[in-house]
Amino acid sequence: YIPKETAQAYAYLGKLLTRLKLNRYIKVLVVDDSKAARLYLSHLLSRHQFQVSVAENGQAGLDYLVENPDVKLVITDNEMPVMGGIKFVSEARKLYTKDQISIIGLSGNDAGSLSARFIKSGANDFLKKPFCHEEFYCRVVQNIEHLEYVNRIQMLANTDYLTKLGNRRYFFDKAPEAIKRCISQQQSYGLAMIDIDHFKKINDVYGHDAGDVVIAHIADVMRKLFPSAIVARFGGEEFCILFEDASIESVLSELDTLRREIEASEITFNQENIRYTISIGYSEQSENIDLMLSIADNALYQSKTNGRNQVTA
Ligand code: GH3
Ligand code: MG
Ligand code: MG
Ligand code: MG
Ligand code: MG
Repeated sequence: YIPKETAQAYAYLGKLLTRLKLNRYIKVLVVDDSKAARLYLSHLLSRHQFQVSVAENGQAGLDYLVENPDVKLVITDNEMPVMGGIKFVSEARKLYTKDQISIIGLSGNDAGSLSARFIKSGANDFLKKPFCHEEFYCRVVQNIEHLEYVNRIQMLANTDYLTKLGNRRYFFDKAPEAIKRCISQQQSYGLAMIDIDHFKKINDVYGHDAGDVVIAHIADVMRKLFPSAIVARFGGEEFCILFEDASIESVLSELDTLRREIEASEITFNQENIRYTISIGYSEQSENIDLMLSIADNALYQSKTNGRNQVTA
């Protein structure tokens, strides 16, 4: 079914990929029982730097996907021994959702409803063989572009614009997962809440833009000090950190390092030197994230009423 290569189609994809600034080093899995088809599809894709892997039936494709969760696009034939395309797609969809992998079904024998069956079982798209290169490349780009948009929207929805830290939504998404992980691996964990002291005064004295610079500053310090923890901007000038696999002594000492580093920092903004402090509340592990938050919040309140610029556990 190999169609004649057209220089136009090739140039078209190159232009599209460049314009969209798509990551070309994307992993693509080609599933087809015909060796000629696998070679041909691989050739079309690897000409554009896609990293192509192949599997000769649905079961082999599934095995590959289990081991390689970084595959972004799957192109699959329908009629194959061991496991056909429709079954493969529905099994693959139990492993990966449409925001993780795009799937294009491919077949020469479209008995009318095959494209519908592919899409109903979880494929994003369908191509009928023989296809022209231009259509093939258009669909590949379209599906990858869609995936990248979805991933970008997810990233934006979970990121705080000012600090580029995760936001509250990110925290409530990641923290319960982390807690489950710690419980199953019998590791200890803890949660800290951090609030800037007298932040209203910073805004009043130096202006709101200076306040923003201070918020960005503490975010940078936390990112540097806690690269493997889940750090989030929880609200205005309030932050939350979930520590995994952490003994209380070591976490409290790291939190005090944070407190001291902030106390010692001087931020220059509009020729003014700004200094500030933070108060911290800490909660040891408990199965319930809401309970940990309220314990940490009470401890934070203690830090505030005891004179601020301190850690309470
Ligand atoms: P305390 O020591 O008790 O925490 O005093 P505080 O002044 O920090 O108290 P409070 O938490 O009530 O004040 C928070 C202030 O933070 C109020 C709000 O105007 C300001 N704020 C919230 N988000 C932002 C932001 O993104 N940028 C700036 N510049 N200010 C913000
Ligand atoms: Mg086949
Ligand atoms: Mg076939
Ligand atoms: Mg405050
Ligand atoms: Mg506050």
